[in-house]
Amino acid sequence: MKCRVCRGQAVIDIRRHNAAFCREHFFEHVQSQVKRSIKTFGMLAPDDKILVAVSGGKDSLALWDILLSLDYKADGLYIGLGIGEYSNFSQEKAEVFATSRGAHLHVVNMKDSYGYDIPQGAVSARRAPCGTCGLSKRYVMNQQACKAGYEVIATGHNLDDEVATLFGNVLHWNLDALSRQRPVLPTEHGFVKKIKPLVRLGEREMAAYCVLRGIDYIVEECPMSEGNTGIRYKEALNEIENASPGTKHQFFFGFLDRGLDHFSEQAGVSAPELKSCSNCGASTTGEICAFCRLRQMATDPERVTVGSPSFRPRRRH
Ligand code: Q46
Ligand code: ZN
Ligand code: ZN
Repeated sequence: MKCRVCRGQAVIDIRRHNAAFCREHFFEHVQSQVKRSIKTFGMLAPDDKILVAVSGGKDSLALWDILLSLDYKADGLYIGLGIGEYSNFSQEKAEVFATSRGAHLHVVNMKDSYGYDIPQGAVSARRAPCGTCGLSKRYVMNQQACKAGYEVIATGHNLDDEVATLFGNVLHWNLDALSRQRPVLPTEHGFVKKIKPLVRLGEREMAAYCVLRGIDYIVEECPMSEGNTGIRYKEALNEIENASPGTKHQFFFGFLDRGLDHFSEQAGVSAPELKSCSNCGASTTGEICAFCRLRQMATDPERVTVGSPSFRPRRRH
């Protein structure tokens, strides 16, 4: 297996590109894919202050590393979810990485700052852990970014993540989610701009990037991910990709080119009016936003505000 660029010994092959790369040219490949996403989707201006959502996993640490190596001003945010040893280990990985790069990492502990952790929130709200977790993380990320003056939030969603989400949204014809499944969500209604610079890179490439760059990340799956449908979709999609390399890329980028506008137009016509949450001021379709309602259920179930038309937020992915 020879590197496509220099014909030296390759360390990785990427079947959907029909190419293999040596260590040096693999790094170049990864950087060029990220630069291409940033340019194509207008993700970043050179001086943007970026907050990278860091979980301690391969994708978010790789993303932080790539943005720093491209000379962006990128700090990290680690959210302590309170998921036992898993959270302790993942926080450690994020902290070790930050120290090794001389980068700044904000740490917010859900229990200390918001009065509940994810296992407790999921039980109190009678919601799936990942739903509770996703809602909490989105809110906290946005709140922290606003508070500290960051212009952009960057998350480590890779091509595999996006394809699995798209697949699930299509299976359930979740039109609202389809209308918002884009690599950039602009600043609007009090939400900070959100970007996904890894959309052109797969899970396997991100793992290889971390190993080759000496980035120590948490390999174990979150113990609360059991039953997560996204994992089943990924398994099914991997089988299809193995048989026909490039299918995932075609599915996702084909959707962005040919499907997204259709769903966005539809959603624009039927979008509900947004108000301010009576508790925290965040944009919401009900009286009280989904996060505040979750927090009330988790910390003070006796006083849960009733009458919110919908517990499901009109969320940004
Ligand atoms: S951390 Fe949270 Fe993931 Fe664990 S509870 Fe689910 S969403 S699986 S990225
Ligand atoms: Zn090479
Ligand atoms: Zn609120």
